[in-house]
Amino acid sequence: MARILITSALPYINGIKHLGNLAGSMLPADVYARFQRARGHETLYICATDEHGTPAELAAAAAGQDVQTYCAEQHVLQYEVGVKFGLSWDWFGRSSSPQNHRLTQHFAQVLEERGLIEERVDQMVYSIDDKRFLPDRYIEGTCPHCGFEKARGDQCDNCGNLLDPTDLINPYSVISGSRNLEVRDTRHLYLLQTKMADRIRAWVDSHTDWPLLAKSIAYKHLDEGLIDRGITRDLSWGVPVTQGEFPRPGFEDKVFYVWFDAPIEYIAATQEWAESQPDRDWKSWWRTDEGADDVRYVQFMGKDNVAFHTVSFPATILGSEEPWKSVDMLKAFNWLNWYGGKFSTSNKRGVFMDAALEILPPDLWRWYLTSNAPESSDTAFTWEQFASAVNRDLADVLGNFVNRILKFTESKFDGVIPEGGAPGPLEEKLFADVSARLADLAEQMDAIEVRKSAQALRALWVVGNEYLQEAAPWTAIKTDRDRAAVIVRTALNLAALYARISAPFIPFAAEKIAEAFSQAYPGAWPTTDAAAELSTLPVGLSVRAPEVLFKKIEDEQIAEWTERFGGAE
Ligand code: B3M
Ligand code: ZN
Repeated sequence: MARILITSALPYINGIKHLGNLAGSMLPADVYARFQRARGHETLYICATDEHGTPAELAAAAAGQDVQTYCAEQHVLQYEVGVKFGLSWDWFGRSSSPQNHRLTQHFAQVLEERGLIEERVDQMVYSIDDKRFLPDRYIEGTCPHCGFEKARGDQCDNCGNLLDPTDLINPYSVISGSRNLEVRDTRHLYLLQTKMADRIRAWVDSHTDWPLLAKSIAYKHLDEGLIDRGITRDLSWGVPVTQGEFPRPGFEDKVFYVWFDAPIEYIAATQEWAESQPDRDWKSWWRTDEGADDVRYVQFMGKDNVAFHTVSFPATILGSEEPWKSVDMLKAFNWLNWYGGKFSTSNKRGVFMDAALEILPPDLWRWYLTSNAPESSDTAFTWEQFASAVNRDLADVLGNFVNRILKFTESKFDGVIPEGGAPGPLEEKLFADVSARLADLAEQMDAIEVRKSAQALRALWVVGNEYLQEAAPWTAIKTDRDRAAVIVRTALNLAALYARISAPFIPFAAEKIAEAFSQAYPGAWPTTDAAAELSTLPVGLSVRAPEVLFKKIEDEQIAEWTERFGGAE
C-alpha cells in the first residue's frame, strides 16, 4: 500500500493568513490527508512557515520587532490557529531551521558541482536614500506586462508574471517611498535553468495526469523560455551563502533567495519531524535510494505558486542529479476572492483565520471553503453563499438527520439501538444507493476533486433524509414495532457512517457524532458494501443525541459581519 506524502505551500510568516490562503492550499491538503489516513495509508502531511525574504523583513519592521523575534512569535500564532482549524499537520516546521540552512547550502553546492551555478555581475536597484539594495518586495512600480501600478519587484499580483526589480516602470522604495534610485553592480549566483529546460519539459510531459491548471502554467513558462534565475540576494536575513558546506568569498553579506530555500524546506521540515523523535526516518520519504519509491507525493498550492513548483524547484531537484523524490501530483487552486475584489492584508479586506474562529466554529468555514473550493475558476466569497452552505447543507441536511434519528431513538427506544425485524425493500434500495454514492465519493476524493467530493458527501447526507422521510419510523412505531426497529437501526448506522466519511471535511462535528455512538474517532473509511457497513453498530448499544451540531446563521449576524469585515460592495 503506497505511503502518501503531502505538502501544502508554506504560508509566509508575515501574519495570520486569510481564508483564501487556507482554501487554496492548507485546507484541501488536510482533507486529503485525513482521507488517506482513514483508508489506512501511512500518511505524512508536512507544512511550515516560510520565514525568509523581504515579506518577513518588511513585516518585522512594521511590527517594530527584530526579524528573529518576529518570526518566532508569528510561527507559534500560525501554528495555533492552524490547529484550531483542525489542520492535521504531522509537522509544521520553520524554513529558518538549521536543517533547512544545511540542506539549502547542500543543494547550492551540488548544483555548483554539476555546473549549474554561475557567478554574475548583476545590475540591481540601489536606493540612495535608504543606502541599500532593494530586492524583490522592497521595490514596487508599474508592471511592464499589464500596467498594474503596485507590482512588486518579484511578481505582479495582478497578472501573475514573475518580475525582476529592474523590469518595473517608475519604481519606488517600499521602505521610504523614495524614487531616488540607481542601478548598481552587485555579484550574485545564478541557477542556469536554461541548461535544464529540456529536462524540465520532459519531466512535466511525463506527468500526464496533472490537472489542467498546473499543466497550463508549467507549459506557459516553458514555452516562453526559461531564464537563468538569481538565487542570492543582498539581504541579511535568510540562509547565508558563505557558511557551512558552501564557502564563497565576496558573498559574506548575502543570503539565498527565499524562493530557493522555501521549497527545500519541504524536505528539511521532514528532517525536523524525524529528528523530533527517535524512531522516525525522513529518508524513506524523500530519497528514492532509501525506499521512497513507494511514496506518492502530492503538493497543494495556489496558482501563483505553480511556476516555482513546476520549474524552479524541479530545477533544483533534477539539477542535483541526486535521487530525490519529486512531486507525483500537483493540485493547484484558483483564487478565492472577497466579493468583487481580492482579500487584502494591508487594507484589512476579508476574513482572516483568527477572526473567522472568533465568530464561528471551524467546521462551518471548512465546509464552505471545500464545497466552494476555487478549483475550475476563481470563486467569490459572499456571506449569503456562506450562510447557505451552513444552513442548507450542515444544519438542514446533516444536522437535522443526526438529531432527528437520535432524538427519536431516545424517546421511543430508551436511547438503545433496538433489535427485531429484517431489512425490506426500502433498505435494499438504500443499500444500493449508498454503495454507489460511497464509490463516487471515494473516486472524487482520490482524484482530489474537492468540490465534487463535497457534493458527493452532501448527496449521501441527502439520501439519509430521504430514507427517513419515506420509511417514516414515527408512523411505523404505531403499528409495527419491528419495522420501526429496522428503520431506526439502519438510520443510526447511517449516522455513524456519516461520522466516518465526513471527518475529512468537518472533523469536529464528525467526532461529536462518533461519540454519540461510542465509536472510535477517526474511524476507518468504509468499504462500498453498504449492507455490511450499515449493520455494524451492536444492538443494545446506548446512544445519545449530541447538543446542537450546527447552529444556523441568522440575517442579523450577516449584517453585523458585513459591517465588521466589509463586503457587499
Ligand atoms: N510562501 C508564497 C505564498 O505563501 C510562498 C509559498 C512557498 S511554497 C514553498 O503564497
Ligand atoms: Zn502585471
